[in-house]
Order: sequence, then C-alpha cells, then structure tokens
Amino acid sequence: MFEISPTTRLRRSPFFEATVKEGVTGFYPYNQMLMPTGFGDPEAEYWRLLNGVSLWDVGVERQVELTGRDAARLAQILSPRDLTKCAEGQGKYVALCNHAGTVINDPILLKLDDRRFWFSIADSNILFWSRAIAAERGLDVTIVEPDVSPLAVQGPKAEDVVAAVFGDWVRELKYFWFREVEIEGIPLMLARSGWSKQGGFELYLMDGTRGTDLWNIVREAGSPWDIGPGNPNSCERIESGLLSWGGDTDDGTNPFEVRMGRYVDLDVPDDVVGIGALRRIKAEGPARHQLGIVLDGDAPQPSHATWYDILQNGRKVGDMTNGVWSRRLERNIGFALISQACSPGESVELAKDGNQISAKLTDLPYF
Ligand code: THG
Repeated sequence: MFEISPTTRLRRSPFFEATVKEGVTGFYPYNQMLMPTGFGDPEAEYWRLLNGVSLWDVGVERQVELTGRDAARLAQILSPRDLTKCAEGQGKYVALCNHAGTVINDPILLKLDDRRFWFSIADSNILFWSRAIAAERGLDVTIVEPDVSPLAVQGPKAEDVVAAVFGDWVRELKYFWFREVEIEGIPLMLARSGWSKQGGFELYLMDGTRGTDLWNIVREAGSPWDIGPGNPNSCERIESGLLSWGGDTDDGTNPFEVRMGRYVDLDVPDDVVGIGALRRIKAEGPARHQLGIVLDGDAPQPSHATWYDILQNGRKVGDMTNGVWSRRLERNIGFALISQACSPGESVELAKDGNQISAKLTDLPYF
C-alpha cells in the first residue's frame, strides 16, 4: 500500500471541502490539481445528468488571463480561429496549436473586454506557453492565472436551478455567452457552457474563499429538482462526441484529425502560431480522422487506462483512445483515431489485453 504524500503540487479546488462532504470517492490530477472522479454511484450520476441536474467541481479548468494593450492580438496569435467577430461577453471553443500544427490545448476563450481575455484550459501548461510567445513577439500583455474556478451545473433541469438562483434572464443567455454577476457577495461569471451535451451553465467563481458558499447556494436551490453531485461524465461525453484533449489526442494530433477543423480559419494572419503548418496539412490531407468504434459483445469492458491498437486485415490502422460502456446503447463504445483509409461501417479488430475483439467503425457523435 502507498499513499499520495502531502504536497502543494496537487492543489485543491475551492469546492474541495464541499465535494468531500458530498462523499467524493476518487480524484485524478489535472492542471496540477485534484479533479473529482465520482461519488460512489456511477449509474445514478449518469441518469441524473441525463434526466435531472448535476453539480460538478471543475475548478481544475484553470484560467489563463491575458490583460493589456496587446491582449486581443496575443489571443489571436495563439488561436487559429478567426476571433475578429468575437464580442465582449462571448466565448469561443478554440484549438491552440504549436508550430507544427499539433493541438496543445482546446480551451474555451472568453472575451471579457478588448483588453482582457481568459483561456479556460484543458490539462496542459498554457501559462508558460503564452508567456513565451508574448515575450518572443515583444507584446504588451500581462499573463496570470487568476483566482477563478468554474462550477458546472449540467443537465436538462440546470436552467431551472440557475434561474432560481440568478433570475429568469439566464434563460435568454446564448450558448457560450456569459455575464458578470454576484450572489450573496460572491463575484462570478455566469456562462452557458459545460462539458456535456445535456445543457447547462458554468459559474466561474472569482473568490476562492467562497467555494463552499457557492456550492451550498446552488445545492439548496436545486433541491426541488433533486440536484446531486457529479463530475465530467465519461460515458455521456463519449456518447455525445466531446473531445478530451490529452486523452483522445497524442503528441502529433492536428485539429483536422479530431473534428476541430471547423474551428480553424486558414485565412487568419500569418503570425498565428502553427497556421503555416495547418495550411500545409489541410492541403496534403490529414493522415488520420476520428470515428466512433462499437465493440461486439454485451458485457461491460473495464475502463481504459491506455490506448488500444485497432487492426484491419492483421495490420494496425489506428488506436482506440477512450472507451466506455454506453448505458443508452448497451454496448462498449469509444473513439478511434484512425487512418483516413478507414470509413464508418467497416469492420475492425481491437487488440485488448491479449484478446482480439471484433468491432465496427461508426460516425460521431453517437447521439
Ligand atoms: N468548460 C470550461 N473550461 C474547459 C472545459 C469546459 N476547459 C477544459 C475543457 N473543458 C476544454 N475542452 C472542451 C471541449 C469541448 C467543449 C468545451 C470545452 C464543447 N464542445 C462542443 C462540441 O464539441 O460539440 C461545442 C463547441 C462549439 O460548437 O463551439 O463544449 O467544458 N469552462
């Protein structure tokens, strides 16, 4: 037996105490923080997200804040998506790429105003990356990780709960737009977003001392709809086709390979990092694409902790990057990062723990 030794290297979210009180059963590290991974009843947590409303500590989605005269310029230099039409109070899903066109993070960009932006990041260090690019380009911008921690309210009843707390105006808030609000003296940004396709909001808490207070306010307001704790749900997100950067991508994955081509504008200025490589990749045609893969058999497979080879006619053609027992399809489903030569409808074999499992490629999303 061993334990994780006490360390400041695994930071706690402002909602940590609240999740412990709720009976959190596991964590994994994400952005050098502890990310809750369950509350002991995966079945109930899944159906609550699909039919009701679920409350998630996603404080690990750290913000990288750009402030200053060149903040907008730097945001564009880092994102191969045209940001000229991004309005104040609007968010955009972007693929940050390196000079080779490899996706190094897939944050939501929030435009607070012309001189202030947040990248709400996935699990890689964009603080160092953006500081390095800003310094090399001589830009006038300050880059910090602010005291901001998202709390997600997800599910078909999320709107009722968030409206009960903040008012009916939230029902008019458009997808990925946000507004600054306060509740009981707690400052936050309220956005319509979240890593599920069941609808919902994210409350970007802007005072890390008030995490438990905010959790309790939403928890109590949600009791008529039977709100309960949850976390980003791997089953729902695979069924819905949502990408997990670092889980479904490797050190050579470009946006076109993982269905992010629609977030790449090839005519952004030439100083955007990676745009030259992306134009070249687009012209030559990317090597792989992302498809669904459905395994034969109706018994749940153990969860993934590694990629598995996908074979066709005995040759490796790709990897199954993530897989899960789909409670709606009652099949093991997953994502395939696979040669462009393979298409939906084709049969493949999955090499898993010494066995070969027959499988079929499908389109994404599943729902
Ligand atoms: N919310 C916030 N920050 C985040 C995430 C989040 N940071 C890390 C991670 N999640 C970033 N990755 C994603 C991936 C997908 C989506 C959002 C963040 C997403 N995608 C939709 C889709 O693919 O269908 C919609 C994208 C669009 O059309 O614009 O929502 O969840 N704060």
